[in-house]
Amino acid sequence: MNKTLETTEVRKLLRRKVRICVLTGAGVSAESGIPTFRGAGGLWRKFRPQELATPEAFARDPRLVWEWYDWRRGLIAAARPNPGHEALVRLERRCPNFLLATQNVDGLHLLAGSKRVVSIHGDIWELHCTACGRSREDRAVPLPELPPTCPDCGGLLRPGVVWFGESLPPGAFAAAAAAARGAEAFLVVGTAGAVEPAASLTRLAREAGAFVVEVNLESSALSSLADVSFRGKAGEILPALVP
Ligand code: BJW
Ligand code: ZN
Repeated sequence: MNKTLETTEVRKLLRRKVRICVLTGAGVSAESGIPTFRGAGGLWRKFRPQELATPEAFARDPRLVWEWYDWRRGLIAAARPNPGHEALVRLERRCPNFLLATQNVDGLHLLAGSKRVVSIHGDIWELHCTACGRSREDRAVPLPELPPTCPDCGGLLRPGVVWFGESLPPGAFAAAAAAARGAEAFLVVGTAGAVEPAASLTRLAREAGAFVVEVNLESSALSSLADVSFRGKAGEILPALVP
């Protein structure tokens, strides 16, 4: 099918469907200036995941891990939602049964105005105390001391994100999986599909009969599951699909 026709067909389909689930990854925030993990210019080109995004790395060197998160918090604080985030807000407003599952920890979907969002890999603005277990939002950039400590008990604070080997926030994956299974249309945007269990949401949706639309600069591990793949920037393709 030619691209203009495909765009028109998917635009119509997204208007007709009442149950839509969206999975986003780092690619949706790339045009806001936030680096992705994998691929050219990705964070993992410069830093090894096992040195930064695991509980073992944090236990070994909390200051190093915190320096990385503090730097990323600075980039995110300066970033604004882009036309891709905004298109997903429009999609939610006209869809009675909608869920946006994001792997991103940057909060840009919420800042854009999306409401029905589950952040399956947590939130970079949330700090958890490793000693007393309390959590609080803290948007200070840069943090005044690294590593930060808990104002209640003096314990070591950690970022409220999900590292490799850790469980997803309670209920978050279950909510996303239920929406994926119930979806008539499933949109997968800007993710390499390399991390589980997030990637399996696309498979769940597909197996339950959803029409799967992928938006990505390149082909991904999830492309073979898509009914249609749009190659290009989320900030350009999503506004064309959801004008
Ligand atoms: C654009 C674009 C533009 C660019 N427009 N597109 C089954 C099999 C094998 C392993 C496992 C398994 N199940 C679980 C595991 C282990 C592990 C895992 O998945 N390992 C894999 C590496 C194989 N998973 C876990 O450990 C998870 N926990 C878990 O399963 O708990 C149960 C359990 C407990 C104990 C033991 C075992 C299991 C947790 C995973 C947590 C992932 N955490 C991170 C860091 C979060 C915090 C932080 O931000 O620092 O999450 S890793 C990193 O990857 C981050 C991301 O959310 C995640 C996904 O990345 P994403 O979004 O796909 O980004 P990229 O960069 O990879 O891709 C960007 C894409 O965008 C590319 O495709 C570009 O082309 C595209 N793009 N610009 C459109 N403008
Ligand atoms: Zn504490």
